[in-house]
Amino acid sequence: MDSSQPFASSPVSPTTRLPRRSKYTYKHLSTLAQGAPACPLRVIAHIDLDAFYAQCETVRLGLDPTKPLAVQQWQGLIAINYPARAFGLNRHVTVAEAKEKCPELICQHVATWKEGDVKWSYSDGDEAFREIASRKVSLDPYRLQSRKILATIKEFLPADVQKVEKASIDEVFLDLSAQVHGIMLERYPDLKGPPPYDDPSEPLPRPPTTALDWAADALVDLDKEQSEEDDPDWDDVAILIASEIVRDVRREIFEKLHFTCSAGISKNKMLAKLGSAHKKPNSQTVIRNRAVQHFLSNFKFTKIRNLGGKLGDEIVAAFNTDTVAELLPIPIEQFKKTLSDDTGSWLYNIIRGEDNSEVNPRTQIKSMLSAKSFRPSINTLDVACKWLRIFVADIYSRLVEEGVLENKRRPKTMNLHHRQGAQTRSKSVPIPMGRAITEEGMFELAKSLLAQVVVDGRAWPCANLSLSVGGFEEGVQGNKGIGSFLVRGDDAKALQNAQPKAEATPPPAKRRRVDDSGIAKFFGTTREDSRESSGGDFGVSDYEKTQESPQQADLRDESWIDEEADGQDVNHPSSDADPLLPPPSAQFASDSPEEAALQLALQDAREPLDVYTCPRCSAQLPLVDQAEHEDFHFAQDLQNEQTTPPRAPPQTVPPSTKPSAAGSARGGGSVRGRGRGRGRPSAMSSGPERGQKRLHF
Ligand code: DCP
Ligand code: CA
Repeated sequence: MDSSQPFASSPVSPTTRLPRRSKYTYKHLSTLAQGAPACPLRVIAHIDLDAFYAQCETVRLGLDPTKPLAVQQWQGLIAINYPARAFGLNRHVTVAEAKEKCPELICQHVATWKEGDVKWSYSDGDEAFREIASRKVSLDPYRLQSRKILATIKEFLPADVQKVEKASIDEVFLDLSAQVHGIMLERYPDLKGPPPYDDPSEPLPRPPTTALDWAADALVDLDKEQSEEDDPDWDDVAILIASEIVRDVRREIFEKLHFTCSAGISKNKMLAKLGSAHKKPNSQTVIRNRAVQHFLSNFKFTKIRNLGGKLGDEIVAAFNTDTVAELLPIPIEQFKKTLSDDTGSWLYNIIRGEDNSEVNPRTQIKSMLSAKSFRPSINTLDVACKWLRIFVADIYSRLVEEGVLENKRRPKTMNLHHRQGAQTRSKSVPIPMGRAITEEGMFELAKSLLAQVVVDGRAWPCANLSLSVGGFEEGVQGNKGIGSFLVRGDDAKALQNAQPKAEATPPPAKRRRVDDSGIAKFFGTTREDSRESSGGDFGVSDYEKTQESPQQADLRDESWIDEEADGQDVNHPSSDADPLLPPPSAQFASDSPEEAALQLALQDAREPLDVYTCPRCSAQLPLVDQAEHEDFHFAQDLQNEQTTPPRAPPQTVPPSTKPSAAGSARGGGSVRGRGRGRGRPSAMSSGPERGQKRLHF
């Protein structure tokens, strides 16, 4: 870092000047050292990688960064580099349109896992799209680069004073206050002295310089009543030092990893984030305290962090404006009345550029998710297990990177979400403590969860499956000491607990974590809430970005959000039900067993069915339901196998069992409603061996 400029050139030292008073006190200076959120000298930076996925591909392929490149996912574009943006390309154009607009565009498809593969790989975009049903997107290559960038930043900043928060796959916040404080004392040793009369509320002397060198920074214009002729105060000096640090960090990232990024530097996270998007690519924007009002008043408030979604819409509707400038004259009381006390005060402050939220260096991964939407839906346990295998491989490799093998952290639970039409079901199981987590062990647990879904019936066709692990714990000693004696008991308990749990649990929606501003109630958990137009500030939270059109989302296996963040999922609107299938509740028109039996009989009369007699339970059912019935037994066997002590044979009525004369709503209703497990070999032997064998792929 260049600590000589710009102050060394100043001919005046604080002691030789007539005493001039700063707006800031010795107390403020000492709170800067502690990085106190309320300190008026606080300095925060936000760094955001330019066209991140596109840069990852350019760097990986060793391409010339001035050539237009876009990252393709199926037939859409998810990242477009700046040379390609010059051709008017954005995320809304299709690959075909993009190539028309920019014939030399390099389109690189994201890496995918292919059904049955043990590792993701890159392939041609057309091939990937042709095989969309058997492939799933992998964001591993981008996560890897993200980790390297984060590590570079952490290595570069002094370990003892750094505060780095990973905000998403390509964004970080830095609280530079403590480091800036140290540099200020070095450059201005007079600041080290005790305050006059030992009174910390005494003002500091003014900085000994009248002009600051902002190098190549984009400097936001000052507020109307401020002038560049006014001498800088310590907040300007602090922010200038922070901007030097950020420039050095960006240079380091470029020199080491060849990535460019943009940054915003200001007094808080909200302003820093707006700043990093202000001038892209490869630039940094400084918003001095004296420029905040000017900077913000030009903004639509819907661009501000946390105001991009439902809350923003409500405010627009309530006050009939979307500009900060028009909200400013509104008294706080009116905000409180319209929006609740907490939200009203929060809004009042935020449009004035006040945001005390802290940079949180401990943003650890809370959960990991791997998901796939099936178009067309899948119909067999075989196929579902192949996907589970991929999900497990995907999650396991991330667990390894998270230090699970070294017992640094480990997840406590595994969850499986299953969607059929509009209905989503979730199952969860504790991950047995006391022994190391292995890929095989995870696969077994995942299968046990799937087995529960199958046992419940109506597992097929399945439109979406996702597997996640969560509840991470720090420093768990998996197989040490007394724990190892308890393995069996704990494992047994865990597996016992693997019995079906509450069905009513909705799928984990994209949870938005917000600061403690009492506005959480506005951040709903439905997909609906996260639909915003893309581009510009994503304004949702520090942790995830959730904008994408439903159409885009439907083409995604796993959302583009950094799905290591908490609670993410590929959620689907209920309208997403397979249009070719009736909703499950309508599959059999009648609720009454008698009516169901009657309908079955009528149908039987119209169209004689081949009957299958199960060699294991002697149930008779239509041949078309044989596969599902076998899956049911397989699932139950699996469950029994994994449950210690062994349990009595299951009492549950297998799905698709032909209803008795009295009829059963469940059995009777489901027979006709299914019949989609076709195309499977009919001469299968019974028992778990069959299923187990089929699981080898
Ligand atoms: N992303 C995605 N789908 C979206 C938005 C983003 O897959 N709808 C992915 C691709 C991006 C990455 O997330 O490269 C980071 O998102 P950004 O919004 O930061 O966009 P970029 O980094 O691509 O561009 P910018 O230079 O505007 O930050
Ligand atoms: Ca970015």
